[in-house]
Amino acid sequence: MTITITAIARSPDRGEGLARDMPVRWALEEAGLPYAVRLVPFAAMKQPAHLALNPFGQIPTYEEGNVALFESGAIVLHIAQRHGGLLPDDMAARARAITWMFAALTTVEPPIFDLDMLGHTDGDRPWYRDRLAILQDRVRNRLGVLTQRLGVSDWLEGDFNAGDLMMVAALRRLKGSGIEDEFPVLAAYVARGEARPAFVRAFEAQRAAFIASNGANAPL
Ligand code: GTB
Repeated sequence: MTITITAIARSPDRGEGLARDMPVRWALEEAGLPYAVRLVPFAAMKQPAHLALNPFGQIPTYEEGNVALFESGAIVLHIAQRHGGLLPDDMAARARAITWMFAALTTVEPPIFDLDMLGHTDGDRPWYRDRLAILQDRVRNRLGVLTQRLGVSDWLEGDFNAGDLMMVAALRRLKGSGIEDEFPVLAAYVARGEARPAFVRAFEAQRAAFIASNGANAPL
């Protein structure tokens, strides 16, 4: 059964692998599953054909036979549950790995997202600097806990699993914030994730898709 996912035709990250199709591509590569990608322009995301796949009009989506999914975390979990290599077999360890997926999406990424957005939306506001300091401290708090948790381990729970995949994807959004340099343990963790052959294949595929549809220097 062919797997088809969607990604943005003109991704604002310019092919840096920060859009939400990246964790899905990475999971598919880790699982060794071939997949097709349909690039969707922003306007088409709000049309009935795409809204039938994702009612919020967003990417990524996932289609395989009669399975149609949205939400990157749900898609990665679906892939991980059906194919080897992304979740431990042991029930308790599997539950812990899934817990880290949720931690990445609901505890670690939201403050990183808020910090990232602040500069884009409110950089000219009089309260910008005060708000920036608050959001940076929230992010540092989460990164401090993660640093302690990782300690000298390579991954969060034994072998690399879908929890690490979602966590590394979330932490990658710190690039350019300057904060990642304060947490060398996490910088090394992200680098380990990015060095995985499956990550490299996924990254190159999304980068190639961006260049094919925009050109390497296309204005956005
Ligand atoms: N919770 C959903 C999921 O995880 O799947 C969120 C999906 C989402 O935000 N999708 C974005 C989208 O479709 C694209 S990735 N937006 C269109 C819309 O909402 O109308 C968002 C994205 C782009 C660029 C960066 N970046 O440069 O860091 C990060 C995230």
